[in-house]
Amino acid sequence: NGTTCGLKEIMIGRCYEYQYMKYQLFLTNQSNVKNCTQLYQAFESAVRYKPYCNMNMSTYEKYFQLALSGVHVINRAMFWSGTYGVTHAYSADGANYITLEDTLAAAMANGLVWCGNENHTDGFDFFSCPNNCKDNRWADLAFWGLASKTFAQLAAGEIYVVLNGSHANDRPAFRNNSYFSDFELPNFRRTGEYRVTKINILLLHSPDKNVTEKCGEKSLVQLENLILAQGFQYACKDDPEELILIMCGNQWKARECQIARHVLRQA
Ligand code: NFD
Repeated sequence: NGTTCGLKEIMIGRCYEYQYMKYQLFLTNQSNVKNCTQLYQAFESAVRYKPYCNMNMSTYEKYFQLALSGVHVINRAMFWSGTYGVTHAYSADGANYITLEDTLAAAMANGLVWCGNENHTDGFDFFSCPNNCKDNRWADLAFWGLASKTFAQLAAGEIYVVLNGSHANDRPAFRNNSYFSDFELPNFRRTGEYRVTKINILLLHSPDKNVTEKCGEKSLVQLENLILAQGFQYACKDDPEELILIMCGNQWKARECQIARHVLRQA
């Protein structure tokens, strides 16, 4: 498991790009611009020289507090499980919806691999990260678990969850132990001005793959019950058209996409 060379430069560079170019319109305003060096320092001091398997869910607390303070995502927060690619094509870097990866805290670290090492002169392990602490599951979840929890707490109003209803091998669309079920669903706000009101499930079926679950079936029933028990409204839609068109953009030859092609020609 190789680590990312240039971690520091990438994170600070991404922070500048995020705040001064890409996301200026969406999630930052002039009264809320963060100091990128300070933000990186908060990240680094949490992990550098620390033994990897000693990490836990509060290791990166200061970093997330600093990066996400003052942010609320109202009626536009989007979560995903098993649908990374299509969800991000649809959210369009925050133009349509806002995913965790469209927030500053996660954008700085998305896709990077790192870990601390107490013995290395630099305090980071640049060769390999365990990613599998037998005695401490929290070590592996320290960053993305807290990222997911923090983002869920910022989501308000109606939220969207894109799930995959054509998994093979009996893997359900909504599964226990996913980040979505362990760190996001339990942390949506139920009270106050910024509470979540409604959870909209968008259930996708990949063109040319078997449909293994639809709204109202199997794990979607379990999810509906959990959502209603928390006091949120629930809606579930199979294959929203705008998402079918995005999927068909990459799978033009699939049977389902020929139908879309037909309809588009007629219009
Ligand atoms: P999963 P989940 N590209 O699909 N989150 O519910 C990249 F880069 O089983 C975000 O467990 O759903 N990573 C991150 C991918 C990490 C891809 C954890 C892909 N094509 C949790 N596909 C993150 N940004 O890294 C899968 N993964 C990785 C939050 C993914 O990084 C999001 O707000 C994760 O480690 C989202 O609502 C693992 O596969 C939910 O949790 C499990 O993805 C997704 O976690």
